[in-house]
This record gives sequence, C-alpha cells and structure tokens, in this order.
Amino acid sequence: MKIWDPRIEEMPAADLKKLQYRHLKTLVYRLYSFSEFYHRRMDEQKVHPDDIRSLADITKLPFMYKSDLRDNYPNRIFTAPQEELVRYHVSSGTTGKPTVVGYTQKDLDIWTTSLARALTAAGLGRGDIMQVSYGYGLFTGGLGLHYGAEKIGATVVPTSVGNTERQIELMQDLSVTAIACTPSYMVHLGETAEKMGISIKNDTNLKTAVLGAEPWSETMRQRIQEQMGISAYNIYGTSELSGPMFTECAEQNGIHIWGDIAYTEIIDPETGEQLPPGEKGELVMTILQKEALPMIRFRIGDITSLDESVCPCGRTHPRIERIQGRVDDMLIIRGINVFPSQVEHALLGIPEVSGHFQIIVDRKGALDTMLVQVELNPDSFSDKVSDIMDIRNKVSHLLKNQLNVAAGVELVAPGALPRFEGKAKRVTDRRVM
Ligand code: ADP
Ligand code: K
Ligand code: ZN
Repeated sequence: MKIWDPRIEEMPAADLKKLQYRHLKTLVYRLYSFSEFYHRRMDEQKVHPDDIRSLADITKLPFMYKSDLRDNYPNRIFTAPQEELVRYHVSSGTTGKPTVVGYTQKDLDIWTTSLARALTAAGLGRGDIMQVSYGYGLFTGGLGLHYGAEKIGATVVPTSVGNTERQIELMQDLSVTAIACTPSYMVHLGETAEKMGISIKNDTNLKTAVLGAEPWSETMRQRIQEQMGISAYNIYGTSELSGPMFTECAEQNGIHIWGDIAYTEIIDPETGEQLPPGEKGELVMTILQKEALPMIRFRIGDITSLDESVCPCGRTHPRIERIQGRVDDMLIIRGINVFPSQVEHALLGIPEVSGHFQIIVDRKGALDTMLVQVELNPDSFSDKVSDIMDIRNKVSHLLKNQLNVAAGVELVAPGALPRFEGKAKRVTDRRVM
C-alpha cells in the first residue's frame, strides 16, 4: 500500500509530538500578537504564550466554540487580510446565521495535501476515476474532494449531488472506480441502480467509496461493501478544519488525523477535562498551520475516542474511532447540519405561524427526510384551503432557504402540539442507523 508522504506519515511518534509542539508554540505567539480575539481570550484565562512549555500545557489555553464564529460573523476573527484570501466556504450555524470560513492559498494547499494523504491511505491514486457526488458550492465536500483527487493524479468526474440516474449512467460510461459522497447517498445510488436494472457490484467498475459528512455505522459499512462489492472508507472533517480532511487506511480501524495539521484532544464535555486515549468524549482540535482561520482547542462537538498506538499500516499519526454522535442538538440531514434553533429562527420570521413546532426526522429508502410541524397563529387559522396552502408554501420556501435542505411542512391548529414544562423536546429522530 502506497503512502503519500512517508517522511511525515511514518515519522516516529516522539518526533511528531515535537513538531506539534513547535507548531503550537508558533501559533500561540502569533495569535496572542495579532488576534484581538485570542489576545482577549488568553488574558481572560490569565495565560500567556510563555506559559506554554510543553504540548501538555495546551490545557491551560481557553476553548473556542462554534458560537465564536457566529458571534464574529462573517470574518471578524480571521487572521489573514482579505487580499490574502482566495476562497470562502459557508456552513450552517446555530441561529439561522451561517458560519463563514476562509482560506489563503497555503490553507488550500494544506487541505489538498491532507486529502492527498487520506485518499492514498484509502488505496486511491493515478488510474482511478473518481466521481465526486458531494455538493459543489458553499459546502466544503465537493470542491475539497475535487482538489484532493486531482492532487493524487486521479481523474475527477465532478457530478455533484442529484440527478441520480444520470450519475449511474456516467459511472458506467466513464468506468468510474471510486466515489465520494454521503453514506446515505451511496445506499440511494445502489437502490436507484437496482431499479434501473443495474448492479453496482456486477455492472460497474466501482471499487472504492469514501463516505462521510454524516454519522454511519459499522453495520452499514458491511452492508454497503457486500452489496456493492466495494471497499468503503470513513472520511471525516468539518468546515472549520477546512472541510473533509481525514480518512481511514486499509485497516479500516479508525481515522488517521494528520498530527502536523491538527492536534487532537478528547475531553469530558461536562468538565472540560482532558480524557486519556481509549475513553469516549468530545473531540477538540487545534488547527496548527492555518493562516486565515487558525483555531485553538476548538470544541467540535462530535463524540469519539483517541487511539495513539502505531497503526499496522505504518502510519504513526493518531486515529479517532468512528464518530458516535454529537454532544449538542445538531441534526445532520443528508450531510447538511441543521440545528433546531435554526428552524425556530426561521419560523419566528413568519407572522402566520407560532413558535410551537416539532421536527420529525425519518429515512425514506436511504434518504433522510425532515418534517416540520408548526402551529398556526389563532388569527391565521382559516377554513380556506388556499390560505393554508399559501402559508405552507411560504414556510417551506423559507426553511429551504435558511437550512439549505428541503423540509416537509405540516400546519396544525393552535394548541395542537404538546407543551413542555422543562426543556422542550423538539426533535423526534426515527432514523435507525
Ligand atoms: P462538512 O461541510 O464537511 O459537512 P460541516 O462543518 O458542515 O462540514 O459538518 C461537520 C460535521 O459533520 C461534523 O462535526 C460531524 O458532526 C459531521 N460529520 C462529518 N463527517 C462525519 C463522519 N465521517 N461521521 C460522522 N459525522 C460526520
Ligand atoms: K456535515
Ligand atoms: Zn493506518
């Protein structure tokens, strides 16, 4: 099995730690000197860059949260001037306000390098023909995988999402060998192919899938691999890290996190204490080399554990196990992050409906569905079907616009939904993984 950059990927673990410490030290000094935001955070925490004398001292530094990006919308905490930025991506946020991430040319190069290592670890390279069925656009998946696949010399088929039958035709016509998409879209592709009388296993050249952006299970992996006759690798990332960045190697036993790019901690989400390898907790990452939007101890919110043992593949970089879920209430609908608070925010902008709502998430075939039930305001409660249809269209357009994902809408009579004495239970998730 090929390794993209053996010098880095197989470096002795002790040397990797030294390298991480050097990057951390530089980062902390840089942010303390040039970032108002971090300077203030460190002052509040009464920590000075000089206090960071080892990698373990990282725990002295303050955490950073998704809300910090939101509060500083769109780019007030960027540490590179606009002229240095070559791209923006926009991901969903928690209040209906999206979060914006920016990249310098070097940031894009590191992202691409990270994916070059990752895709090579998944066995891909020159000669592969990769269909990128992640969305191209503000979402990081499409363009991220696109550049990563080109970097390793694979041939990219930039299909983006949708038009599934056409995607299957192209898969056959162009002898596609690899695909990148969400695991649920992979299953949907398989089902659609079957309806067309095509077996992915027998009638295509597909051998590898790189699947991520949403949680999936080991059972699901086994099913996909068996039914489609392919190897399926888990790919992980978030827009704050740059986008999808890290995958499993041929061992399929944990996702390698390139230590020169990100320093990984697992913490107890309640106390903020660091947890030892093997224990499950909240993933926290320090993004060591980013220019436009570096981050110290960023609370990603995903639940996983850390494995620091050297992988049988020879790579020394630590691994995280399959993501088990999230500590916050974020939902992932067809790969897109949705917070119930975004739905609330959108509904509050429509005078005809009230703030009483429920979200029902389900899975039809392989694809996630989201239904929003919302109470009409007493004034708008009407017997006229056309009035009700108008309101429903209005709600459904606004949700689609603000969430970037389509939702079914059901208007119900005032008082029809349950009331809560404690924390409202807004979400019913009927998906079984
Ligand atoms: P992206 O644009 O790559 O989806 P986002 O920031 O929008 O990035 O979403 C990142 C979130 O998606 C992660 O924090 C995690 O909750 C989820 N996610 C991404 N990849 C995976 C994966 N392989 N397994 C489980 N969840 C994932
Ligand atoms: K996601
Ligand atoms: Zn490995």
